[in-house]
Amino acid sequence: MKDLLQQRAEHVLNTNFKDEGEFTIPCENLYPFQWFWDSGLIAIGFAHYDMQKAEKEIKTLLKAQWHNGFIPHIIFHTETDSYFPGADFHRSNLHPDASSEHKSTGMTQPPVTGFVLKEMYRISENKKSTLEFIASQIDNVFDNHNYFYKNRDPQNEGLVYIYHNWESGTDNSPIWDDIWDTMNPPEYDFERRDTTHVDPEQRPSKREYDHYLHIIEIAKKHNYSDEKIAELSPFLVQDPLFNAMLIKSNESLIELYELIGGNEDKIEQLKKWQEKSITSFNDKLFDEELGAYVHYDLRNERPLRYLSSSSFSPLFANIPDSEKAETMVKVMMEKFGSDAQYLCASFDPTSDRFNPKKYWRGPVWINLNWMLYKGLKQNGFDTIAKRVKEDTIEIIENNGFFEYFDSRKEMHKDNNAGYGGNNFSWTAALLLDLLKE
Ligand code: 2M8
Repeated sequence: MKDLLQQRAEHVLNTNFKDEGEFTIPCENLYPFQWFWDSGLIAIGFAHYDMQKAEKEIKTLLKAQWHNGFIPHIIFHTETDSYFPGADFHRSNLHPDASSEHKSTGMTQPPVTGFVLKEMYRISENKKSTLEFIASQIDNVFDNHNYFYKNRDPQNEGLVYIYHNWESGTDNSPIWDDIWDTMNPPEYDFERRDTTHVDPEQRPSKREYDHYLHIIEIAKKHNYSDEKIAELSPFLVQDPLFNAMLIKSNESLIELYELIGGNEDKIEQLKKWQEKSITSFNDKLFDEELGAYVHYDLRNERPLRYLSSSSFSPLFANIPDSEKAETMVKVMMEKFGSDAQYLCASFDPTSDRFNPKKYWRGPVWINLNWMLYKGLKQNGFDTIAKRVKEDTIEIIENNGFFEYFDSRKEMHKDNNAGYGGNNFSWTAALLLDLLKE
């Protein structure tokens, strides 16, 4: 008999899978299309009970890849006006390499696909067939990494930039406040849709959206040219979470190519990227005083010295040595791990900018918890890993399959501390993975 929680998680995923397009929405109404990193994480959940759907999810995503290897952050498979800004705002067709078949945005998201393929292989009960599937897709993922290193690393450091907060995945993190301080966008006139589905208290402000739209307007003015964006975008950041995803995916691609056989040139290239990236990551993004990794603002040439759950994500990609790992985990437990808090708040609970109810400004997110759990385990922090896992299962079991959760334990008394969208796909998918461990 399947455990009830597992059944509920599968139900969320099955309901959000859209047969007509062969992809899964993050959740009904609020996010009605296919999102890049959501899709990858969703495939990990499907892999546990329906490998065909997991494969479809990845295949559909990669079909929308651009000719230059770029993978867009949203693919607008269907027409609906429940989301803003939609396809008509983003106008991906401005870029000469964009897919002519699929409307999308002109920005990307954390490159999870490499390690997702590896996870699918780990989970698979029919390794031969899964490896065949991986062999049919893996070059597209390699091309995506090639796109990043070729176009997103102007100083040739092995660290790629993001040009929009929506590329980070951590959309309104307080870290971006420092960048908004350097900008003064127009007051745009537009109709938000997210706040018709979710309490505005739990979403970014109108003024924040002005900034988000302004960066896209600049990129569109230059037809999403990478060179022009690097030169002109007011937002140009080396993000530790984004780069950790790329590095983890590099590692997985190497392992998968070795399993497949041949491809020596690609393996060699991946190893070169990997070495350079890890060295620069440690040299440039580790903040000795804070004891963890921070973001770097490439536009204004300054580190953004704040702790967030992204600061600890490099554990998952085996980036820190054991000394750094020890320091990071100590800091994480001191700042984020008090008895009053669930692990792991998305932003430093001791900061004035912390807001445990608002989106990426403090709540617990299941995708980051999943990565932290894996990272802690890989690095031998078994007891803390266990706490992250137990906290994650407990908050979902008590509140439901929400998008994010209050990090303060006192707010969970009435099992009413889940926020944002409900029946959220990656919450269900990654819970399934944790339950099957
Ligand atoms: C959130 O972002 C979208 C824009 O991409 C939005 O707020 O409209 C973020 O949490 C992002 O990381 C996530 O991929 C997306 C869909 O779940 O929602």
